[in-house]
Amino acid sequence: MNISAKTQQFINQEAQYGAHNYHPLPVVLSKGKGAFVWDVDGKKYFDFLSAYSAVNQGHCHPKIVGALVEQAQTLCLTSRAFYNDCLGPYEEFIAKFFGYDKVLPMNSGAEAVETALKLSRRWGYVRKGIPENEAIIVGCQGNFHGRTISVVSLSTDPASYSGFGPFTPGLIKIPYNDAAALEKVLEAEGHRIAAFMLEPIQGEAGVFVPDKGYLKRCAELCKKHNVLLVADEVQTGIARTGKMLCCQHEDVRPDVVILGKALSGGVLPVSAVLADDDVMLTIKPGQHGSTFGGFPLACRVAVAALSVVKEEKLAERAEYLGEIFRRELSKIDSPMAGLVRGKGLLNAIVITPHNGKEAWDVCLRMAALGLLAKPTHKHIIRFAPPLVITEEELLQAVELIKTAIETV
Ligand code: IF1
Repeated sequence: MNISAKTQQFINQEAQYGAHNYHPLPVVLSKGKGAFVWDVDGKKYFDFLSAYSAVNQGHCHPKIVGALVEQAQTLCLTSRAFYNDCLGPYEEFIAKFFGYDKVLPMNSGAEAVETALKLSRRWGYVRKGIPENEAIIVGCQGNFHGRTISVVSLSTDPASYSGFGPFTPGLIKIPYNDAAALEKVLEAEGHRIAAFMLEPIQGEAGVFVPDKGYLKRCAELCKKHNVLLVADEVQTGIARTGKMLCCQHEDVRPDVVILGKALSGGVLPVSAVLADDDVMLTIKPGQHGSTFGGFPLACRVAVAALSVVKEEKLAERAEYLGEIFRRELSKIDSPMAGLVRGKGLLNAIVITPHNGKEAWDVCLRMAALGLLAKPTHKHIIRFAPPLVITEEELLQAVELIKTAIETV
């Protein structure tokens, strides 16, 4: 890949003054519109990462940016010490949008996950009657829920947790896509288990789609053992997989839903936890919160971002385009092109290393050709374009991916 002097300068600056907690592709972006981004040299790319599915509505969506700008000129932040005239309307909107009694607004995805864990423990004590400090939360191997201490305590990826102990107690990890494992732990420890948390598709694990019926079975088992089913829909939610929530593919209604990323269309960090009164009202004033959670800007942006998803039928688009994408991708005839999997527009291809070239090299080649995507777990490339991409653009993108894999 050719790296211009200008590009190199930005890369060097980050290397010198920024923490080294990332290893990005050598592309420096400066503009975005819809499904495309441009680098500092003016080169245009298909964005097939969408900021890890935060930009489902497309870059700089005019309706979302419009709401942001208008509110920014009026009132940005009040804290929750006072009421504001954006929070109530947003809370009613999102609660009705997803069909839950209440919402608890936060900012990042990891914060919303933390909120769900606290809510689950609290519910476990005051409603289920678990003895104090004995609550257990069950999670899945291979999960990704964020970067805080408690969240990495639940991780099974050494890159996420090693060297960050001591870890939060009260967490059990079971295999993903294994309802029998859930049943076993519920039979053994059910009286102390407050919640079972999972991603309906494991994103970071490599877009791992569980078997049909798994979510439904998990929901039944949780119900039987009076355990909350907590769905982390931070990446899979908001139309990404072809439904507003990924759990809807199996008609599962989790007790707690965690949202982030595309809840703002990638404009601001906005996250949320949804639950019914029986769960949500176990947290009382002063017991949880955040300076920015539910701030006026976020509220206006989130209403606009969710409205766009509905108005532009992005779930239906993702469903339709996803079928085409997986079909076309499966046709790639190369020793490097392996299994294609996913749902809606959250997809991945497994790359078999060949002649010393691996997924990272394919991504560099795709970038050179004008398409951005990133490997996850060395040999898997995730493809998640903004859901506003047109069918014609998607087919052009498939050609680029094909060429990259064939000529890497
Ligand atoms: C990074 C991955 C994706 C998430 C789920 C909660 C969070 C995430 C299901 C936390 C965040 C991230 C964070 C981002 C990379 C990205 C990612 F590759 F690491 F796993 F998308 F697949 N639940 N996902 O996927 O949300 O606190 O980040 O707002 O650079 O760490 P956050």
